[in-house]
Amino acid sequence: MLKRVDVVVVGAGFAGMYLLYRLRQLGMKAEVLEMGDNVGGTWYWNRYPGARCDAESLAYSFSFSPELEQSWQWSERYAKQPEILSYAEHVADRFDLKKDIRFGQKVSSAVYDQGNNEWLVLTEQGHEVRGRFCIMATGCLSVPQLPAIDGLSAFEGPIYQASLWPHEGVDFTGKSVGVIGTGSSAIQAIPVIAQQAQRLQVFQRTPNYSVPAENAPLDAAWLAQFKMHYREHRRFHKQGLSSGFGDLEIAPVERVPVAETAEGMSPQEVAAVLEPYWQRGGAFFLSAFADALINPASNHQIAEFVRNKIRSIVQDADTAELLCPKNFPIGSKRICVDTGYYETFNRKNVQLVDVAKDPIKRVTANGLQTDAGSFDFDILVLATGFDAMTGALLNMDIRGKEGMTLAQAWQAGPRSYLGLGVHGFPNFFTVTGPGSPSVLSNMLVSIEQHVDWMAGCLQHMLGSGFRRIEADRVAQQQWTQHVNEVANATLFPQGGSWYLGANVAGKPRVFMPYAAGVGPYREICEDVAKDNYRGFAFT
Ligand code: N01
Repeated sequence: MLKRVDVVVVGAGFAGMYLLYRLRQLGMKAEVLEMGDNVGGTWYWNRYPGARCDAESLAYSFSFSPELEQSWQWSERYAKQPEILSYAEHVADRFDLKKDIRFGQKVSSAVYDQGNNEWLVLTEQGHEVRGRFCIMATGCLSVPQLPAIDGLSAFEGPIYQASLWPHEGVDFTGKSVGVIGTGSSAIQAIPVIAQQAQRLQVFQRTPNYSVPAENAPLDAAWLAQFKMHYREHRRFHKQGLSSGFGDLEIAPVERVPVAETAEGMSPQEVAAVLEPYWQRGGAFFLSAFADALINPASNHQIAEFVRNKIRSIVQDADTAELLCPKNFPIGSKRICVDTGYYETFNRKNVQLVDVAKDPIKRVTANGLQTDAGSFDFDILVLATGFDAMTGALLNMDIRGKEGMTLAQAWQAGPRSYLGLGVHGFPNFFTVTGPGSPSVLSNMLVSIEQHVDWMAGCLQHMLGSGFRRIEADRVAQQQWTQHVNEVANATLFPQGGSWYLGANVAGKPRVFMPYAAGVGPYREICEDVAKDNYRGFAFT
């Protein structure tokens, strides 16, 4: 049966949940379509062992409700996946969100009906809903990427993909396990699997930089004091050049780099700056030097500090050298945050296999084969990443004006205005879309900022009697060019990472997130809104 609402939202992760909350405040009727059978998005799907957030729990949480932030108790500095999922469920219950979410609905198409100025959204399960607006809250890392390796179906044992992990968990006891991939997911999973499995073989094509999490339980007395300053912390997360990550100080302090540059410093001087960051743990490590992500010479010094850490932790010199990233600047791929990753390679039951030098030829019935040999295992774990940022959007048949598909509009890579709207697709928004800080930031900070901006825009439309909004073509062109220019002034494009689409064959190489920081980006969005939504056309 066809249903009609004001807004159709796709996805019930943190973005879709907050959107629903805000739309209700505006008095708009919304329906959220969600593929999974519960809320939580990425935290619903990514249940691999060791999965936890790499942003501080106290910052990776909603700020919109002071009552919520005061009442919810995070147990650890970096929360585990089950705890984050419980938090999502708690939010859904507390604000009674589930009654407007339809679970188990995978959207197959969203088509703009120009005559009626509304969107028709269809699911694979046969549900149809029409709405004046369609908002994509589909997440940036929600489409798993299978490796392009022959013979996956020939493997006779179970294959588990990190981002589609079975809800009942996997028992590795007494098993021989092979893991393909050494990104953030694998770096969290490997130490946990190694403790359980009889034998673990890690197939590494590209080593990654990882810093220790120094995760720890949060002390109740400390937490109570921190919460007295929660509002100030939230203000800090939203402003400045930072990415909106958290802080461990009770009262927030202005985060300024310790030094402008590491260029020209001796290794001892660099270590003197970086050692306290390493000891403190977390991705904040990269903010010790102001020019870490723009100056190759400075970046090289920071990378060398990390390589020396790896050499000092890993006992076998050849394994240590293999684990040292050498071909891309530190931070140009998302830095990993681990608990005991490098130490795991000192275990007798763990072996690192270099599949850059000796590539995987095929998966076989019992394991896999490289040019030089074969490796047997009982269980294969794939931690091979995602078709990031555009994957979920392009997997749906999205059609705007004159039947133009989003795939056609984005043939040469994603183009958007502010990562919020796309020319040719009226009344259509993307939360944390390409062209916004999104994956370079604390996602919760960016989600709230986008949703608040959209809510303000919809309120403006309701108040002014406008029924249609569309990103202007020229504004979009200029913004896309600006996003590229900002990226090209940094070392990010040298990472060859999923930020660029480089992990997906045939995907256009476009640096997708906006790299100027959440503070400047917020100011631009607010300025656009104040200036009558400059760059958007209303009808
Ligand atoms: O994926 P990745 P991920 N043969 O793309 C390898 C977020 N996240 O799921 O680099 C051999 O980083 C590939 O090798 P290479 C976070 O933003 C956050 O780990 O292409 N190897 C690489 O090693 C993160 O950045 C958290 O040479 C193959 C790996 O698979 C993002 O998600 C936790 C291969 C993929 O690494 C993605 O992380 C987890 C092949 N054919 C994830 N194909 C936290 O919050 C691929 N690989 C902590």
